[in-house]
Amino acid sequence: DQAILAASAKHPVVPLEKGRFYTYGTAGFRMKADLLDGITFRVGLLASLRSRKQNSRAIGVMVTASHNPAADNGVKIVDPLGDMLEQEWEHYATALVNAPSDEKLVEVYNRLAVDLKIDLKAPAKVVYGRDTRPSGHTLVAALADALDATNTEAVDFKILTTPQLHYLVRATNSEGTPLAYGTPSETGYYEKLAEAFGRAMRGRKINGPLVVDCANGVGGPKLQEFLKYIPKEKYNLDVTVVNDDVLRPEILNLECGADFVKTRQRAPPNPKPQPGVRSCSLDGDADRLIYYWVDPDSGFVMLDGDRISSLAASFIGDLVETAGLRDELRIGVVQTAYANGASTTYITQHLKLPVICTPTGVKHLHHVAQGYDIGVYFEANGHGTVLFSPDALQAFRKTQPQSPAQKEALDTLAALADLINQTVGDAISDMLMVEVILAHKKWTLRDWAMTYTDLPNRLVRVEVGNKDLFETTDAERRLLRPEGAQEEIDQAVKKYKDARAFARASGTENACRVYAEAATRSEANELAERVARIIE
Ligand code: NG1
Ligand code: ZN
Repeated sequence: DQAILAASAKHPVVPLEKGRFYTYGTAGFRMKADLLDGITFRVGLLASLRSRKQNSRAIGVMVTASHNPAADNGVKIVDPLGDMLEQEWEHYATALVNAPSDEKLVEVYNRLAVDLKIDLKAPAKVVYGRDTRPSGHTLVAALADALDATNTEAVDFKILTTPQLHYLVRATNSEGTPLAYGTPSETGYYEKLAEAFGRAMRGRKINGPLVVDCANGVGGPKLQEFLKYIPKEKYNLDVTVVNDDVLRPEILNLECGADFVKTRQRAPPNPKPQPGVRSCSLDGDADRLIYYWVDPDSGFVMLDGDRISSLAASFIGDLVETAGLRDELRIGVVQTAYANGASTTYITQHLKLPVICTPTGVKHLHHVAQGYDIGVYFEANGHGTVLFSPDALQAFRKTQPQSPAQKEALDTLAALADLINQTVGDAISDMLMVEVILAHKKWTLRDWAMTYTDLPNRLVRVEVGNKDLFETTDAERRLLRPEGAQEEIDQAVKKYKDARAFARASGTENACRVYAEAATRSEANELAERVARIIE
């Protein structure tokens, strides 16, 4: 207790106005970096408790604010298998962070240990990393103080992408077991991806150069590093990395990156887009990916998370068929309400695969995807992955092929399962997956875009007095509260053809979001404005 008290005194939490609390949201704690020192310290306390509760397995802590501006930062916890912190524990994080004094903090900490039957003398281990934000340096020092005060073994992996940290947590915990996920080092991550990429390509060549915009974030140096592990000529891999300046923090996510491209629906202005060149953007911590090109005739064309999802589902679905496993393995595609309606129709009617809709936030999608042998999940913003169950992995390895085609399908599936990050959405790994699929299909980005036509849509952010008044149901597609609002939205939607709209409170910002789709761009805009006025 004394050690925690003394260390905590060095990392005070900035009090909020009366009646307001810090909450562990969809992205952990995220806010202006200067508010985060004490919060990060307390997250360290929780991570040590979590490790002790989880039989001393390693827990991860990542310091990042993803696509947010440079002045922000954030901190979140990663569970032993590399997935997000169990939901119940988010409340404990909130309780620790909002304790009003150092003494109360120790009280909450000890009460949690008693209530959760945690042996505070058991060993504990936490592995951590941060993105390139300058504030990350002092925040991990606060974290290290908490690990020190609680006698927790700490492994500092320094600067990483978010998905690399998730990989390292799982690799650390599975080392030396039959389920070993990979060598628990940054090099181990690159080696695993490069080897699986080679196996998945199976002698194919990539169809044209690719420009990768790294949002001036951690993805830049990490992608450069990864490329050293790939024999480029062998695959015709011609990647130009742009917006990879991490030495000028103020330009992080500024007019570039996956979030800019998705929300502004245009290419980053710098470097000047070259017509026809295949391009993609990562976000600031390299867990989101959006593809696009500027067409000399039709202008900017974007291939977002829904496109990546349907591309993966179509390719993997075909492989499973050729591998003779269609009756054995259940494939499911998980989306949120923000998925374009045309993608949902394409997946259900053309690919004949089930689509499940969950609330926003990857933890929800990940959880549902785990219920399938092959669970494909992506948010429209480009964050997602494909999960393979132990049964699926076993089937890829153990099935006796009756033909060369069947053998090829089984081997490609096994390679994809290694290439695709199984812990969380990973822009670098997802990009390699997309390149493998396009190489197999011999598709250009235009071929990919031709699979279906997006319904025109509009997303708006609406300032509201109190976003907590907005309560939703049906995977956030309908409002329960404020009373009467949903009826008004229904009336508005009825006025348009092929229309759909919903409103919900953001989990990461103090605002509501309205999404609308309709047959034409002007109708989608009009409907979004109408719904915005209803909830304002
Ligand atoms: P909120 O702020 O709850 O809408 C946003 C994104 C999510 C997810 C989280 C976490 C949209 C519409 N929402 O959530 O998809 O990525 O941030 O980063 O893109
Ligand atoms: Zn991110």
